[in-house]
Amino acid sequence: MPSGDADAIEPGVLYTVSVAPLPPPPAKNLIDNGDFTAWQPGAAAPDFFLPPDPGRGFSAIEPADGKTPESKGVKQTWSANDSIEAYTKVFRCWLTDLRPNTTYRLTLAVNNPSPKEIFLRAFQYNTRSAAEAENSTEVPPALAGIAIGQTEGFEEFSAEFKTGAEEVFCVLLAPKLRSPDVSFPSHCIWDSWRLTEVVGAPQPAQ
Ligand SMILES: [Ca+2]
Repeated sequence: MPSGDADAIEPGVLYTVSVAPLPPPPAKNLIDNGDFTAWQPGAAAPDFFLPPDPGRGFSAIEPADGKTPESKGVKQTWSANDSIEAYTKVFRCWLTDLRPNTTYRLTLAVNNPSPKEIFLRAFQYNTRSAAEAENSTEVPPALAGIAIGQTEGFEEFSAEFKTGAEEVFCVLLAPKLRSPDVSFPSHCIWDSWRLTEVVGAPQPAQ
């Protein structure tokens, strides 16, 4: 029987089949609208995000250019130090589809032009919904924190955290000021909040 294509390959000739690995596709951002491109006209916050409580007077947000005009951003302007503010009243988002016992990497792209420290924390609330967590008076221990000092233009800051074993939970991401000696008004521009699963992270013993 003739063996088709195999006959076309000559013995003793080296054929190069593959020359370079393809770059991996960028991992999906698990934060909906984490690049802040979707902000409906007249809305108080970008899609899937919640604004600072306007009645409290600590900070306000508005649409802005991100790293580029196409990469939309969020300009957050503080008029007072919100370090005493509740995490459920600052600029924030809730993640309700994360998996338990899983390691994630959170990366923030931000321009923080003046000498102040912003501290973004991640909290795991063991509630069925974000609304239920927002009504909770208890603040759980932080899963992770990212300190953002003064930057030269847009810079990235990241941290990894691991979710707990509970099957039902929500994770809150919320930044506040941490420096006591900030002059006001003071602002930053968020270009993106990005969350990806860390593949190959150590797993708990079974
Ligand atoms: Ca952006």
